[in-house]
Amino acid sequence: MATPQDLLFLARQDDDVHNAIRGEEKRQEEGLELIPSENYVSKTVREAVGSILTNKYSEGYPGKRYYGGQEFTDEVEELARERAKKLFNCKYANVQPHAGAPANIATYFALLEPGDTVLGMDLSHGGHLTHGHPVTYITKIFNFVRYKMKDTETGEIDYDEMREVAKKEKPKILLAGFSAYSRELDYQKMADIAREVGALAIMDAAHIAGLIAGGAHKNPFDYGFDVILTTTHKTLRGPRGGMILTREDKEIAQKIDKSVFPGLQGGPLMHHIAGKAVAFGEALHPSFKNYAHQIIDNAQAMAEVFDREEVRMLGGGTSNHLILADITSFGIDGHVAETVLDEVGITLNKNVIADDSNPPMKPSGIRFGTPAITTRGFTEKECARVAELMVETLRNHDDEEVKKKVHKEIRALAAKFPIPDKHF
Ligand code: DSN
Repeated sequence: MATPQDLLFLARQDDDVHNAIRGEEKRQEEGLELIPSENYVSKTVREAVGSILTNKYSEGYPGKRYYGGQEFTDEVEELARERAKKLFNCKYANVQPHAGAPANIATYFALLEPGDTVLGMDLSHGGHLTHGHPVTYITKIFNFVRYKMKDTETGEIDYDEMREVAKKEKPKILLAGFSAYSRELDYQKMADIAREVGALAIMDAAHIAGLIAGGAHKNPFDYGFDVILTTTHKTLRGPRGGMILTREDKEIAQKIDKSVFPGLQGGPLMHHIAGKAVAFGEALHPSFKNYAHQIIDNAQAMAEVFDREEVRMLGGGTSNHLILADITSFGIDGHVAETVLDEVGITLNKNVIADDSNPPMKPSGIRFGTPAITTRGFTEKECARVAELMVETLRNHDDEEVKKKVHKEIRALAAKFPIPDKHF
C-alpha cells in the first residue's frame, strides 16, 4: 500500500482528510475485499491519477480542443484510446466518460430518439439500474423492456422470450450485460436477434471487461456486437471511470463522441484518462492473461465450497468473477449477512436475487467476487478457505466467539497477502 511519503503534504496540512485516508488504507489492507466491482490499482495508476493533469481543461478531443496548451493532454488521451482499441480489438474508443452510468446514458442519447425502446436484462435477474430501472431519469425519456433468465438454477437466459419480446417491441438497442449475473452470455444468439429486428447489439461489459481483455471470456465484438460500454475500475483494474468502444462503424463512433462531449459532459478528467492509459498498458502485459484466468478459477473454488455446503447460488455456480448466493437458508437477510461478514473483515454487498420477494435494503442475497483478492495473490486454496470461513460465519452469525476466531484468521490471511504496489 501507499508508503507514508505519499501523503506528506496532506499529513502536514490537513489532519482530518489525512486521517480519513489512513483509516481507509488500514481497512483495505487488513480486510478482504470481495465486492466484485472493486479492485486495487497499481501505484503507477495512482501516480497518474494523482498528477498535475487534474489542473487542465481539455474540452473536445485530441487535435480539436476548445482551450490551448493541449500538446501533452492530447498525447495522454491518444495513448489511452490506442491502448483500449488494441485491448478490445476495435476501431474507436471514447475514454472520456467519468463513470459507467454516464457512458451508458451518453450512448442512449447518441443512438436513440426519445421514446425509442431498449431491450435489456431485468434488474433482479442481474441487470443494472442504467438498463432501465424505473428509479432512473432515463426511463422518462426512453422505453425499456426486459428479458430474464429461463432457469435461475442454471442461469440460462430465456433467448426464445428475448426474441419474442424483440419482435414485438422492436427495440433500437438490444442490451447485453449485467452487474449481478454469474454466467457467460450467448453473444451469437443475441447478435442474431438484434439483426433480425434491426437493433444495435450493445454489451455493457462493466463487470467483465478485464476478463474479456485478458482473453478469459469471449469478446462480444467477435460476434458482431456494435458497441461495448464499460467501466475501467472493476476487473480491468484501472482508475474509476467509464469508456465506450465501437467495433467499426465510424458514424456510430462520431455520434457517441458528440454525445459524451458536448452532449452530456464538460471537461474530461485528464488525470483519470492518464490512469486509464496506464491501466490499459498493464492489461496489455502478458501477465494480465494469467490474472484474468485466475479470477475465474478463484471464483469457481469459492463456488465449489458453497455448493458442498448446500448454499443456493443463482445460476448454480459461476463462470465469471462473481457469485450471487441466496442466504435465506441461514435464517438471515442480505443486510444482516453483509454486516456480520463486515465484522469478521470480509466486505461484500447485499443483493436482490431473481424476482426477490424481499426489499432491496433487506434482500435475500449476497454478491461477492474475486477480482481484488486475486490481485493480492490469492489462489484457489486461499479462496476456498475464505468461502469456508464465510459459511461458518453465516451459520454462526450470532456467536461472538466464532466471529472472533474467523476475524483473526482473515487478518492473518490479509497480512500474508499484502496489497501490491506493482502488478507485474
Ligand atoms: N456499483 C456497480 C456494481 O457494484 O456492480 C455497478 O454500478
